[in-house]
Amino acid sequence: MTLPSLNLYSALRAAFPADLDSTAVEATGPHGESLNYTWRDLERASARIANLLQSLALPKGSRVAVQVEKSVEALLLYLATLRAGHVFLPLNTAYKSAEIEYFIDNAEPAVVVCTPGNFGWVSRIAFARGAHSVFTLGDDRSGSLLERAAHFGDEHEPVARTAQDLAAILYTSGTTGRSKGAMLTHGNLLSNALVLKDYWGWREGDVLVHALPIFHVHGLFVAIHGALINGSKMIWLPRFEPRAVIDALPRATVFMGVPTLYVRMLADPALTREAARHMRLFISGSAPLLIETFRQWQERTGHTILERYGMSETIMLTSNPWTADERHGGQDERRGATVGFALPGVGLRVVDDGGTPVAAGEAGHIQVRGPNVFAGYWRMPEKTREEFTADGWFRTGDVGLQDERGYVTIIGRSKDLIISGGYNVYPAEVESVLNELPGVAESAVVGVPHPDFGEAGVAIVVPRPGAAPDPDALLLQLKQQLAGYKVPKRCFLAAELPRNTMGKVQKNLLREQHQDLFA
Ligand code: MCA
Ligand code: AMP
Repeated sequence: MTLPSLNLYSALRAAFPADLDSTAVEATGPHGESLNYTWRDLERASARIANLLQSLALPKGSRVAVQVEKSVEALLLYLATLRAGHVFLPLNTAYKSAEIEYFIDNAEPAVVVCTPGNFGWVSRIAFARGAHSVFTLGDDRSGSLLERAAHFGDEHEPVARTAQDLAAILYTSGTTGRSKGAMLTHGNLLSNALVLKDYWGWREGDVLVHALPIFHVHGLFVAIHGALINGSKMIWLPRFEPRAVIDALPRATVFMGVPTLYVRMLADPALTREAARHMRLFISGSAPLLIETFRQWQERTGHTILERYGMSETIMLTSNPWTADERHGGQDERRGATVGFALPGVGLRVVDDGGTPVAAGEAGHIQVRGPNVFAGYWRMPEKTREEFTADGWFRTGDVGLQDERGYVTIIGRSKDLIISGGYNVYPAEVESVLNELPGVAESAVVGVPHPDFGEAGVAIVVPRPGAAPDPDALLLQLKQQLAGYKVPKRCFLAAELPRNTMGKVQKNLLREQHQDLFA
């Protein structure tokens, strides 16, 4: 594919429908109120914020770090950052001050936008690290960002950017416990958005129900770009509630969610064939979709969920087909428990430990390349080198196989990672905080099956000699330092951790021991 070398916003803007006064976003506000935004509103309001950002005269490549609640104005801020040619750095609202401190320290953003309530501590951290400005943005249009932007004009020409220029940095935790910033370019994001528009058959009249958070790849890029680059309306929900999504389905055609969202919707009797009748496509990703969920969804709604696979470093890599994939003999079957085919333009190979490709159907390490693959980790050239092979393939850290027909199945991970409700939890990070708590000698955190979150963390703690820490108190202490979703759901004390002859903790034994904990 030849990519236009331009600001991603320009490509999205070019897809807006001719009638700019039609609805672009139908939102529910924080108090349940209905809010309507036209395409013209998106264009003008993001222009004001872009003009504000540009008035700061920041150097090229400046980062705009954002930790705010989901709102349409937060979406406008993202679009404005693209327009101004800056680098968007979204941060999960669950992150606590120690986590935010690390990101700000590492990324050195020129601009930080936080909620009005967090201004005190966030601005202290940001200004200490040399930030130029700290703005606030509430989910009810409050805060200094919009107050300041209101003084600027509502026309703005997007700053020229090439496909290689950075558009966003997404932090993804490392196996050593320290997060790495994946640098994504305008070209990465645009190429992926264009491929998905075609591969998922986006068409006129499509309407997306947006119920995901907007600080990770799934909600921010896959969902938002998907709708905007097709000129499609979004039904914008401030948070996921099963009934609110089900109520929106009769007015929509596309829904995207992590598996937990599907599990929770299945638990609501209001999910029926009739409720889903108007829908065209249900897409799942970010974590493995259990085959039971896939089948229950088929039985209940008559729809076959399309599962796809991706990463922060690569955006989307593989997908089950929406319709016949001519590259694979015209196959159009969405196969449960698989993540489908490598997307057009994406190279995918499965290799053994020595890096040699394995035969079809054999398990190995998944490596990828393509225009969607990121530009490296922010200020970590060493890490970047480690994650690429000499011949330029990115090591995903996922273990899987590709059958003769081309379907990819993920069967595990070589990275020590728990995916809980679609959020990544790196045991190394949790263990390092846990090990510093009073009375703890060492610890191990493992993921075990969980009916709601897919996987949930369990901590096994070895007390210091003579100490007897209370497991629940340890979890409470963890909660003060780490985002809530990273905190293990249970904690057990043990006299020692099982180790192999090399001294490495045998996490597989711990997982086996606790695998029925949440059954
Ligand atoms: C919330 N809690 C969790 C999780 N979410 N615990 C474990 N795993 C979770 N995912 C905990 C909170 O800390 C809190 O604990 C309690 O549950 C209630 O919190 P609340 O915020 O009310 O939870 P919720 O609203 O029910 O949220 C569940 C959720 C949410 C809707 C499933 O986790 C979610 O939106 N997940 C989607 C994540 C996502 O977008 N992932 C995409 C990543 P306590 O009560 O103890 O304080 S992008 C990606 O992975 C790649 C690139 C890809 O392929 O897409
Ligand atoms: P993140 O670091 O948040 O970008 O998460 C990326 C990881 O999520 C991948 O490396 C996979 O391990 C996992 N992942 C994403 N989609 C799927 C899927 N459909 N099935 C299994 N794992 C997935």
